[in-house]
Amino acid sequence: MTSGGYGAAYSIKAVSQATGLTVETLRAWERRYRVVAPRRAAGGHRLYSAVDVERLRRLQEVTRLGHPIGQVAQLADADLDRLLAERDADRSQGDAARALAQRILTSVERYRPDDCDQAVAMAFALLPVPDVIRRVLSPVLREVGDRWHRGDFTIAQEHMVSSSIRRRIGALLNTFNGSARGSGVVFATLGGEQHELGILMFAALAASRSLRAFYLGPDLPPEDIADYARRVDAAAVAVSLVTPSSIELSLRQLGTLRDGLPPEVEIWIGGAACGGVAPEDFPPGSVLMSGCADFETRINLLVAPAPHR
Ligand code: B12
Repeated sequence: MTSGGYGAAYSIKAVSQATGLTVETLRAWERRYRVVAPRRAAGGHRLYSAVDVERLRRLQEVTRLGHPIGQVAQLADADLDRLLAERDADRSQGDAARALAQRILTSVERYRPDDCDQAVAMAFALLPVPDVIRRVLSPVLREVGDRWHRGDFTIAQEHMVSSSIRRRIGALLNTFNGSARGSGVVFATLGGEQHELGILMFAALAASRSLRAFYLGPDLPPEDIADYARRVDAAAVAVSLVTPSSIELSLRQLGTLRDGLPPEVEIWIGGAACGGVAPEDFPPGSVLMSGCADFETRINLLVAPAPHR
């Protein structure tokens, strides 16, 4: 990249202060990536133009977002601005998510199921499914659970929000599955595990990515899950382990599930109770997932077109 006009000129120290980049970084970026080409004063000192400073500020902001300098150094200013605009959009989505989460909580406080349904529906209408899960529903459910524990919410209030979320995701699954193509994944919880919202959310996420999501619900015998998965020719079975006191039972059932599935069918496992289990205690072909990012990677692999042979 080259420098712009020859108006005001700034020393490397001034540029360092203006951009937050150290003098060493400025020199290194110039030497290795030619991000700008400042003129030299008679004594050999660098003189940066205002255009240089603007470009360096953009690059500093973009690298702070996690983009390696080697990958962005040659991008045009417009492309750098696009990356920064994505960050701003992400921030405003964060604000929207917080506002929606608050709306849901207020509706629960006031016993207003219609408001709750509406706020949950709005979250799915306004935000991408992973953001609804990460930024709206997970924090809301955690908060509802904590308040229920403290005695601030009744079981009925907890059920009010759980059912609202279940209904909305159920409707979404119907819509998405109508246009799904290719492989399918079966979603369920094993016998004794009644916490279904985690796995339900991941079913919605899979469906939103064009995977066929077969949602069976909570508390199923492993033999039945395996039989169903074979009949629908599923590529994977996803289960959720949430209750730590059920973990021994769940591990035994995972073994039964494994025995009932063809070897190429993976078992995807997530949920808070997995943390206490050694990876080797899970049956072969298990894929442990810590959250949305792991899950999305796996889905992308499944929906990716097969390589040409
Ligand atoms: C709602 C709820 C219930 C409802 C469930 C209703 C339903 N339809 O799901 C009911 C009333 C049935 C229930 C029952 C019980 N519950 Co409860 N429950 C909750 C509560 C309030 C919310 C759970 C929830 O849905 N969270 C939201 C989801 C999205 O979170 P999640 O399930 O953890 O999933 C996240 C991750 O774990 C992960 N994940 C989960 N599954 C998967 C799967 C895959 C493939 C992937 C990639 C990721 C993943 O991603 C999710 C998003 O971040 C929590 C409290 C809380 N603060 O979370 C307690 C909680 C989970 N329950 C608890 C307990 C103890 C019980 C009971 C044993 C209570 C009792 N004495 O009867 C029973 C157990 C029933 C059983 N055997 O399963 C404890 C668990 C103990 C622990 N961790 O130490 C909690 C944490 C409450 C507490 N603070 O003590 N519960």
